[in-house]
This record gives sequence, structure tokens and C-alpha cells, in this order.
Amino acid sequence: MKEEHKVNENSKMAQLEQFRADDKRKKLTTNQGVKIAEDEFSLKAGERGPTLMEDFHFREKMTHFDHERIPERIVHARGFAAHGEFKLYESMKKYTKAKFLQDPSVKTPVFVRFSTVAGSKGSAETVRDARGFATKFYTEEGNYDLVGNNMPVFFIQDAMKFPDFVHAVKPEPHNEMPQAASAHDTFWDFVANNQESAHMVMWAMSDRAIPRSFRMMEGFGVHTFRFVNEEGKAYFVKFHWKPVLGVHSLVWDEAQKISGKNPDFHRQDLWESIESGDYPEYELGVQIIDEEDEFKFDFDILDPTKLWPEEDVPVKIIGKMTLNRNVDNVFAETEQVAFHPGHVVPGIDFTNDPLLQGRLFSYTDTQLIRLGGPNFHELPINRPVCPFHNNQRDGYGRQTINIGQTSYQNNSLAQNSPSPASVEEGGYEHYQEKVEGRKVRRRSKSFKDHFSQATMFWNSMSKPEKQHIIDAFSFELGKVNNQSVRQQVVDMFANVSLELATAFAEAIGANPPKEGGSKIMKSSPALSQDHTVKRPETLKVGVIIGNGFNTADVTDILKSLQAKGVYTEIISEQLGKIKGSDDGEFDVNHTFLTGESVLFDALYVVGGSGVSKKFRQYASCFIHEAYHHFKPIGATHEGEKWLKAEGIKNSPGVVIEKDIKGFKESFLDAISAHRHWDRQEI
Ligand code: HDE
Repeated sequence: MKEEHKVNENSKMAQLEQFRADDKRKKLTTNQGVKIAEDEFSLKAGERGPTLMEDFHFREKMTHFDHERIPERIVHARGFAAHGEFKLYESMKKYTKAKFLQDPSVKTPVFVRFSTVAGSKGSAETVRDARGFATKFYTEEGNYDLVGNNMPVFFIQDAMKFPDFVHAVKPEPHNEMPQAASAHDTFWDFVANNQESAHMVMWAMSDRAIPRSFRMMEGFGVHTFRFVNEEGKAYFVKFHWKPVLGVHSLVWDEAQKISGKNPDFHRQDLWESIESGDYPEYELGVQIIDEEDEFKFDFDILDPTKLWPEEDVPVKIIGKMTLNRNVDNVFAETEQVAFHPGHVVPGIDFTNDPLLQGRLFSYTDTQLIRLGGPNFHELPINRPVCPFHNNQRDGYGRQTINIGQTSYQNNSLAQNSPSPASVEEGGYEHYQEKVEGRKVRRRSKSFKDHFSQATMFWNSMSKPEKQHIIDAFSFELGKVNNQSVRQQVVDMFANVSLELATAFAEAIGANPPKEGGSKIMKSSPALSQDHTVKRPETLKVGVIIGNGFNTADVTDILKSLQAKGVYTEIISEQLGKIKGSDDGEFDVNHTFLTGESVLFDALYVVGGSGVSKKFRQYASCFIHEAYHHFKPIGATHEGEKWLKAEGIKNSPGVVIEKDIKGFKESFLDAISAHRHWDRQEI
């Protein structure tokens, strides 16, 4: 008989509640519970005398402090997380017996951590990098971790090369520079000498590497996994997360400036959207290939540098995840959470992707050093919401008090418990794939084509997206000192596209490629962000406004934007209130010093009859920057004259309309479009 452990969306919160501690209005104590009478001065022999060894409170306070840090993650150190729930749209019974994918009425609690890859724990968030997108589903059959990225492929094909790849992309060892950046010699030297990286490098140089928000990026399981159903039939499966708000990016100049102005840009965005009830949502999609069709593709479906074009293998949307609660404590939850692609439940299984196989080793290994021993599964954030029983014992920090005499199998003293479960009882059985072969250190010939899908990615890009890729290569290789490395990269990417390689060769003073070019004509429209969902909700409009504004008009415009879910924030010369006609007033959210054009998705320029010359100059900087970042700019009243003076009034995405109703509609359309790429240089 299968034991049932009912789980609902509140199960994890109920469990965590037992561990939460609220110190408010409590008396200060030591860790032993002894009340403390004095917490500012150490115990001394005389006011100016030596500190005494017997000061147990000082010793405890200082020792704990001395040990507060744990090693940061070797990769994905910089991350931010939130709680939420997952709800299925339709039963996946046909493909998998995974319990949390059977019943659309069940909500499964989840914990999701987003991250950059290369930077250290304190690095900026809007750097050019892949983003981690790791989800822990707390299911009634145990934890299932979908440990993915926001790009569907990876730099290498075999886990053996992961330490090499990471050494190459991390800051260079002799001077520890640059931080959180791939724009340096060793990364590009690795790329040119490990050409399996070509496809992923195209993604890394694209707009996907500079997401606007964690809420506006896709997630991919990357590897091919297996679904196994109740009858034991298996299917190949790839996992996708699709953000309801669409996939949107920053522009590179903007991303770099944000790194300075607000290094916490992405976590703040996630935190604030959850606090204000605009919960991030992602639909879960699966691509499924029948086992019989394993060899029907012009690439190897086990190769993690290949994606399955959505036009060839459609993504079936099967459910939705909503992130609806911020963490209470970043260390306890976000830092201590331990993901592992090997955390699977019955009905989900692995394939022989050599990258995946290596990951199955690495993740436990890394937690042992990072979390200090084998009991990290007992940390509140990592505990499954179903019971767990086995004969593992002891180790640093063990919390469970296992009662009884036996901790071995087989035993008679405890009737052989805890006893293995049969498959019918929910016991995990590995898919019985038939394998045979010689022990060899080799790579399959079917993994040899490194360029076709890189070209397909290039072919799928819109004109502005292609230009961004050329600019990214030009920037990154422009930072590479070694001329030979620069040339090697040009020659390598000539295999992807001559147009691309020639364009960035020029920018970096390398020789244009003499040979190369690709015969691949295929494109996959789903890869272009040009075709993504475009919606105005949660986009942030900076309102540049000062004393003497028209209260009725501006209130009307702001209200209509807010009604569509747009955030409006007032930027002015100083904090406090600004005054408009008819005793109207607004609270100022940012000054020109604390707010920056790069921190907003759009600008609404109002001005005011009573503003200073300096105000006007600040406004001009904001307008110019927003214009060059292709952002929507709306203007009314004094603002209208200012835009005219800047010479941009007839540009795409610049909205100036006398009629307020017309303005509201056109400005909302311009905001919904996100960026207006077809602007002239001014
Ligand atoms: Fe990871 N990866 N990885 N990775 N990875 C880690 O585990 C590793 C790979 C990913 O928010 C580490 O707990 C190897 C692909 C995410 O906590 C480590 C290989 C994908 C996170 C590790 C890969 C990922 C990690 C570091 C090649 C996308 C952050 C700390 C074989 C599918 C999870 C840790 C979080 C973290 C190893 C490649 C995603 C060292 C050996 C491909 C999202 O175990």
C-alpha cells in the first residue's frame, strides 16, 4: 500500500513556521538562554583594566560572529530567492507518474533561487552572464529540483570540462580581475580552444544575458530528462519556464550603468514586486520526444549544446508557478538552500547526457563543503515536507534524534524497518535503459557539430538583436589584450556567420575572416525576443515633475497608467512635496541624485512652471539617456517644449500629444512596446 502524505501550497510554510524566531519585545539572552544584563561593555578588571576571560557573554558573542561566514557557491554565488506555488493545468499521467504532475487541483509549494553565474556573492546583478533559475518543488513524494538556467544550452558537453570552463570565466588568478565579467583573455581563450562553446556564446552575447528582471526571463532545464509513466513507458523531456510578462532585456550601456547605480537591481525588483502583490508568474512547458524518435533529429538529443527548436517539437504548457512570498531571512533560506539535479521523484529520470551525469556528482559534493557536513538536508529550507526515514546517522550538526536500537539493514530487531518500498508502494526505480559499450574516454561523433545551431540562433535574430550581438562581441573582445586570442575568436565565429565575424573583427582591429560562412538557413522564430509577449504591467515610469504642474491633467494621466498596472514614481529636485495648480501636491519618490534614467522603463516629462534652470539640465540628461536606451518618453505641458528643444519630438516611442485622452492611449502603447529600436541617432 502506498502511504499518502497530502501536501498543499501551505505545507512548506507550516513547516518553516516551527523554525522561525521573532526577537521583538524579548529579553536578550545567551545561546544558553541566560538573560544578559549588559551588552555593550566587556567584563574588565577595573574601568580601564584588562578584559577578563570569564566573560562568557563576550566570548560567545565574538566566537559566533567569527564563524558567521560560509564559503560562497563556487558558481552562482550571487542569488536571490522567493517562495511560491506550482499548479498544474492538466494531468501529465500519460507521460509521467510524478505525483505532483497528476492532479490539477493540487498546489505544490516551491522555492526558487535566481542567480548570476560568474560573479562573487557581492557582485553587481546586471552583468552580462547566464542566470540560474533553480526551483525546488516540495512534493508529497519528496523534493524535486529543477536546476536550470535562463539559456537552453551550455558551454561544454562533458562535465569533465566544467572546472576548466569555470576557471577560465572567473576573475584571472594572478590579479583577480575582472569581477563578474567574461570580457577578458582567459574566457575568450577558452572559447576559441573549446569550440563546443559556440552556441552558448551566441546566447551569452545576446540580449538574453542582460535580463530586465528575473520576472522577465525564461528558464530551461537544459538537459534532456526522462518522464516515466505508471506502465514504465519512458519519454524524453525538456523543461521550460515561460514568464507571463514575456522575455525582456536591458541594453548593454544601461546594464553597465545600473551595475553602479543599483547593484541590487534584480533582487530589489523581485522583492518589491512580491511585496506589492504583483506576483511573478511563469508557465511550465515541456517538450516531449518519444523514445522511438531518439535518432530522428539532425543533432543528438543528449547533447547539452543543442536545443530542440520549438517549431519542430512544440512546447506544451502544463502549469503555472507563482512566486508570492519573500524570504524572512536571506542566509537561512536563500544561502542555505541546496539544489541538486539529482533530487528527482518517481516518474522523472535521467539520460546519458554527460554534462548531466557529472552534475549528479557535483552538487552533493559542493554542499558538503559549503554547508559543513552531510546533514544539510535537515536545514529547514531543505527539508522535504513528507517524512523521511533511513539508516543514515550522526555527522556535524545532526538534529534528528533517531530513536531505537537499529541503524542497519537487514535487521530483525526492528522488523527490518525502515524497509525499502516496492515500486507499487512508491519506491523509486531507475529506468531500465539498456546500455552496452566499451569503457572509453571519448565523445560521441554525434556531438561534433558545434556551429549549425549557433548559426540557427543568429539567423533567428531580428536586426536590432543582431546588432546587439555584434556590439557585445566587439565590447568583450575589445577588452581582450592578446591579439592572437582575438583573431582566433574571429576565425571561430566565421563558422557561425561571416557577417557577424567580419563586423566585430573590424571593431577589434583583427583581420576579417578569410574563410568560413555557414550553409545553415534554418531559423527558429521562438528564439527572438521580438516575438515575445509585450505588456505594460509593472513597468516603471519615472515622472519628471516640479512645482507649478497642472494637477488635473497629470493626476488623470498617472491614474490611467496605474490602472493598467504601470508603476509611476515621481522624480524632482528634492524630496518632500511638490505643489501643482488648485492646491494639488505629490510626494516626491526620488531626487535627480537618487533616481536615474537607467532605473526606469520609461519617462514621463511634465516639468512645471516653477522649476529652476538646474532642474531643466537634470531633466535633459534623463531624457537623453532614456532616448539612447530606446525607452518610451512621453511629455506634456512644459515637458513638451523640452522634448522639442532636444530635437527628438518626432522619434518612435516619443509621445507628445496635446489631447490628454490621445496622449494616455499613445503613451500606454509606447510603454507596452518596451523599447523602440528604430530611433535615429541625435
Ligand atoms: Fe551548476 N553548479 N554545474 N549548472 N548550477 C552549481 O552547486 C555544475 C550547470 C546551476 O541557486 C553548484 O550548490 C557542474 C548547468 C544553477 O543554489 C555546483 C556543471 C546548469 C546553480 C555546480 C554545471 C546549471 C548551479 C555550485 C557541469 C543549467 C545554482 C553551488 C557539469 C541547467 C543553484 C551549488 C542555486 C550551481 C556544478 C552546469 C545550473 C558546483 C559540475 C548546465 C542554477 O555544484
